[in-house]
Amino acid sequence: MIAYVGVGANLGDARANVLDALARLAALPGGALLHTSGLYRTAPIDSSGDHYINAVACLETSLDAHALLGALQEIEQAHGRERPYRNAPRTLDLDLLLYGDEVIDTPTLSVPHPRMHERAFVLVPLYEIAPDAVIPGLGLARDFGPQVADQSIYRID
Ligand code: PH2
Ligand code: MG
Ligand code: MG
Repeated sequence: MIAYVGVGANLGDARANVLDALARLAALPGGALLHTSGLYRTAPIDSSGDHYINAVACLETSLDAHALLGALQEIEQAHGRERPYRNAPRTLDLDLLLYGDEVIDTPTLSVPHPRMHERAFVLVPLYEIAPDAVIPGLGLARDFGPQVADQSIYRID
């Protein structure tokens, strides 16, 4: 299965945390890291604190979606992720954005990520590595670009 994972951080050394997360994604069992976007500096959306560093990764994985979610949460925990309140600043956030073309709606997991089409910090790195990415139920990711054009995002490397 091909899965896309959003990576974000805005606490501590955010750039180092994102790079470490990409390395840990590459090391997940039963799969491979196929593509990673560049790193982007983005303004917080519905969140407080410093700017974020964001990226998107494309994985080939044999894990089912819930097992992959568990693996992502373990990587977050390795970075000491705390959840004092919703959208609090975070050392590392890994979001399962897309899992093939599946639509998953369970109490613990919603795929596609319900707000991904409203967020430049997801869309811009996603269509950097997957220009034809489709959000199931919504259509081409790149078609949502104009609606997020007011959100501040700069590629840093
Ligand atoms: N993540 C959020 C909320 N707001 N803003 C930016 N720029 N980047 C993020 O990764 C982000 C956010 C919730 O996970
Ligand atoms: Mg998130
Ligand atoms: Mg998250």
